Amino acid sequence: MVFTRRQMLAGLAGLAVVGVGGGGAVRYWLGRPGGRAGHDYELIAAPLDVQLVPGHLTPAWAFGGSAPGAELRVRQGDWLRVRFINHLPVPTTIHWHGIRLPLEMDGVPYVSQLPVLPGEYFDYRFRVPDAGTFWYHPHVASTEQLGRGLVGPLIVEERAPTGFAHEATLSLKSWHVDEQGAFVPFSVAREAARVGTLGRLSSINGVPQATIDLPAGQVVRLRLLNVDNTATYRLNFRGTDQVRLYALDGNPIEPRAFGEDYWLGPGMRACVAVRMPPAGEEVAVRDGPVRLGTLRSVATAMPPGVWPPPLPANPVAEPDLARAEKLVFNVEWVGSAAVQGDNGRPPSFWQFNGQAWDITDKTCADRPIARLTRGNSYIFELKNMTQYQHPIHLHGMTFKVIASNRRTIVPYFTDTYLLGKHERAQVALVADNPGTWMFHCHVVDHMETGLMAAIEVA
Ligand SMILES: [Cu+2]
Repeated sequence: MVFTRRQMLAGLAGLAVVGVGGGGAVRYWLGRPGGRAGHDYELIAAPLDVQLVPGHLTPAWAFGGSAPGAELRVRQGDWLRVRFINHLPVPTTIHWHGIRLPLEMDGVPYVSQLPVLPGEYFDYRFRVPDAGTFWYHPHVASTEQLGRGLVGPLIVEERAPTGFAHEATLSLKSWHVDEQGAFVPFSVAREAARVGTLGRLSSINGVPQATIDLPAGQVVRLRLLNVDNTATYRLNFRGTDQVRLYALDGNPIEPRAFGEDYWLGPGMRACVAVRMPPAGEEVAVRDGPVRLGTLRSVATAMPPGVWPPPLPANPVAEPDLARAEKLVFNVEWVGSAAVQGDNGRPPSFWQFNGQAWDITDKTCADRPIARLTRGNSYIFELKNMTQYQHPIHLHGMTFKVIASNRRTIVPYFTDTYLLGKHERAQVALVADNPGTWMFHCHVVDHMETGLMAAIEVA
């Protein structure tokens, strides 16, 4: 891979350096000038002090002046053009989670681009083939960068009206902060070797115990995103049983009743329709028995809403299961024999098929764990040999979950599969996007302590 020269804005200091140190609005816009010139968003990453604990400031890092970051929106089939400007004190990139795009836009350092250094910018430009709820985050020093708040929603709107008149985006994140709002370690070895290092203060859209006002009697599309480093939310709602699931991880499903709990692992998204109760009543958004926030019904003059039809399917290629080649990926725990982080290298606790990824070794991607032939179908057998669950994510392509030895699967397309303890699952795909694609656990400190690999499509 040959990288283009670094891009540095002349006179950067003259640009709107807002978003630094508290609250100013960053200028970004959604324009549609003709051709490919220009950009739709100018997205600045910069330090931002936020108040998570009353009376205390937390030194977060923000995209577009908020943490989680500015919500980016684009229409299915259109180009998304983001001029990303790094005002952080560290190198970074942006990865567009779930978007099927060319490798050079994928945001993986030394695989798809060089890191964007402080003061530099990078123009991300790609067409978005699929409608749904996606998100963006760095792929550099991820435990810290995502932990400090560099996560944001990317909404790809359907080309035609869906029947939803109302929607709300709920980004779920648990912050690694103490009672004074100071950051505590984002990754601790003994936790990274187990469930992952959990945050201590949950939030919706960056607000602990957020209350979100929604119109009474209306059917509202809730876009729930798990942008957390570690936590799997056992999502459920109290206060109404009028809740239906419409899409998972950016891909529509046949709408169904929400049921008891939906386990939303790191990186995963759920599109839920909720009919709001009468004005003055509340719906609790919960993680198991724990309330994360509140949906509050407010009076409206609108007539009661109806349940929209299923969302339109995305144009994802259907794998040919009869001809697919099967590949086995074992998720292994090597904590007992771990390399304990000597010489500045991170400890190694996890691996795929005997190979641990080393985030300090720029050459790991030169040794892909699998080589796929472009256009062929594959079945990945994911075998979790560990007693911890792992949300397994693939860049660049969408796969279809087809089987599990632990649960009944109604086949569906996704970019992240929450592989349960000791579960064996099968996912299938058409290798239709050439490149070297990251394949990793989205518990960020599992990824940073070995549980990542490259898959090559050529
Ligand atoms: Cu994991």
